[in-house]
Amino acid sequence: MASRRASEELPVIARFEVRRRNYLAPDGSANRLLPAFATDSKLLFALYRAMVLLRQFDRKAVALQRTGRLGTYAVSLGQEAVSVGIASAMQEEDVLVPSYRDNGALIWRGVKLEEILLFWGGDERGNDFSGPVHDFPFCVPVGSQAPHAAGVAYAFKLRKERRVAVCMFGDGATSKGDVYEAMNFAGTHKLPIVFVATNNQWAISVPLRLQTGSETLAQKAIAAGFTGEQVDGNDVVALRAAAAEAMAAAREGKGPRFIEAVTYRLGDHTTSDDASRYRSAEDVQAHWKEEPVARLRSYLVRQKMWSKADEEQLAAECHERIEAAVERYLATEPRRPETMFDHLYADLPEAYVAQRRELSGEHDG
Ligand SMILES: Cc1ncc(C[n+]2csc(CCOP(=O)(O)OP(=O)(O)O)c2C)c(N)n1
Ligand SMILES: [Mg+2]
Repeated sequence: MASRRASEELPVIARFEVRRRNYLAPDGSANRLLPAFATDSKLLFALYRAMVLLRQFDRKAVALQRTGRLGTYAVSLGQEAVSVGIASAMQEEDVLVPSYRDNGALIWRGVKLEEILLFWGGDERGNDFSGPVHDFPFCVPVGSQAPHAAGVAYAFKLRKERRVAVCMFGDGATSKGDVYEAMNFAGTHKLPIVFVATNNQWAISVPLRLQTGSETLAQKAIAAGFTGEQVDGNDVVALRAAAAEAMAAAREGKGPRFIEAVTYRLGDHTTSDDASRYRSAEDVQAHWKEEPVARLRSYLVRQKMWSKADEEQLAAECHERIEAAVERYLATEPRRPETMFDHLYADLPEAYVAQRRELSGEHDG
């Protein structure tokens, strides 16, 4: 009895909350007053075009892979709004630190389509972006980009530069020590960084419920000392608004923010995966009703801003742009195999010198 009374009397010393942001409903109607930028029709068209381009580009990349002309590829199907919405809120001088599935953000930032194809075709020159030269390359190890991003933000702070590091990763990556460590460091030092977790419900075949016991991913930021917000990841307007707010706060020295973008991976994990082996067609079908591209299109059509002719013209433009990039990709002279040893060491260890020589076709005798 006595112990029960004692516990009843324990004071609450902290309470936390997590907010969720959404503007556009799945049918394209507005749930509440849209942010001011949504009155800029040119911007809405740009967001829509970028999402459509990404979807078409993905389709072409998979076709290239299936016909032996690309190594592997990770589609963004169903989660196009995350990449595009987040990148659209960045300033040119900011630094994007992406995962392997953030093509849409890189394309928005100015990375060429043929560079993306080169990378996935196994040619590292694709990772040497001609556009946003300070952005980081694709990161295939899950979550290892998060400490890099914290380092970038730390440098901005030390140099007193008003720039923001934007670190993108998946729901699976939030289980990695790298991500916790980066968040902890960023919170401790109030760094100008925005963490974006694309919660697409899956880490290859591992569903979210086996990934975490946490009700939201957003609340993981609270333990690191900053705000986490959940955003409808199929609503590009909400993503841009959340990202713009977070980046403005970071730029003003208010420290990090965390955005959990809740969406769904409608495609396979990569071209090496067959998702039908671990999830039902009905589950996937249900999520098609919420997908982001149709959602923004419905909004634009409702506003009488977009017609069937506009749609056809856009599809043709994207097709032309993609085909031209594919031609340039296929016409790129492949690198010689021995170049895989380049840039690994300042001085190549003896064991590799012989291997390099063997690959280059030079023999000892
Ligand atoms: C350190 C590390 N461990 C394992 C893998 C294999 N792997 C590649 S993607 C992936 C799942 C990642 O899921 P998530 O973070 O949700 O990103 P998504 O693929 O859904 O975009 C795993 C385990 C890897 N690439 N790196
Ligand atoms: Mg995932």
